[in-house]
Amino acid sequence: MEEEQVSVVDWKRSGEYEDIVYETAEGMAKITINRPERRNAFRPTTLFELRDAFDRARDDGEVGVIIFTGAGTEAFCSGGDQKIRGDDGYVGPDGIGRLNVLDLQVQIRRLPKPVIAMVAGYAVGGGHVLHVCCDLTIAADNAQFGQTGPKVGSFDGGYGSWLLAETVGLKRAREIWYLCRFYDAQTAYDWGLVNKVVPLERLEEETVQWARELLEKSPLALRMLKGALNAVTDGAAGMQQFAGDATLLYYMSEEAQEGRDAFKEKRKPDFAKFPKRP
Ligand code: S0N
Repeated sequence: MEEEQVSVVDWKRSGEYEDIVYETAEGMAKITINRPERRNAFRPTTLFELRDAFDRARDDGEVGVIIFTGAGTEAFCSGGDQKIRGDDGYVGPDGIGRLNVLDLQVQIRRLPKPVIAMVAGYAVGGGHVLHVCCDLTIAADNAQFGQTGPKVGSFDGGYGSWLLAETVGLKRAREIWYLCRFYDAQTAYDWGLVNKVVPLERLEEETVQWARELLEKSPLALRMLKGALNAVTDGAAGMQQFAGDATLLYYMSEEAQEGRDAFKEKRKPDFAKFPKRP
């Protein structure tokens, strides 16, 4: 019989979704891929719904941390659904082939709140890349990590390659991709792929504990740190996001507000009163 994940929070479910579950509680949002019969493989519908859910979590001023997980204990996510893979991507009800997991990877990176991957079972293929894109990963002791691309005829040359290399080093990234082996939770921890390994029955308790600690911290400081840590890898796009965060902070200053107020009051702005800091 499949072991159960133990829930330690009174989650409130909302939204009408087919492939995912969206829940909130105590400043946290929990987003769950709900296709356990396919080891939580994603299809275009899953990714459209995940986009909507991550947007909701981003826009909700009550939410400070997002937990991203998979239903059941067998898998976080097994990547793209190979059974609906056509000749030019994953095919949804509209008959169009898509590779829209890439949009989700970018969305998680750009989201200015910490995203914690809560991994039980397999995080493989495109599912492995998703946990790599998250800010933190808490793993159950039954977790298995790996890439399968060269085995099933796919590869991720974006975040799936170079963010992985940044995380575990180039030699290990090459090993993971070229050999398509799976690695247990302890190895993943030893390689710096995950932040903590706990017994399966403590997975949500531990993840929620990390989320609660994050919620005690300054949201703006966390936002700036996420932007800063991503900016190095994300190049111009990362700097664009970081520059936007700097603009947000500037908007919140009296100095910037003086410019706005002067325009509205049809007067010359008085910037002379603001310090010229060293
Ligand atoms: C996960 C594995 C190891 C689990 O093994 P286990 O526990 O023995 O269970 P199974 O019996 O194998 O599976 C149970 C049922 O679930 C189905 N299933 C499992 N994974 C998938 C899947 N990915 N797609 C469809 N169905 C899946 C099984 O078929 C089984 O159902 P039944 O019995 O009814 O057949 C094991 O299942 C496994 O190895 N799975 C495949 C892992 C894999 O290779 N995933 C695909 C990797 N590639 C990608 O993810 C591509 C990413 C990508 O496409 C991409 C890349 C770059 C840029 C963009 C993209 C993009 O997608 O957009």
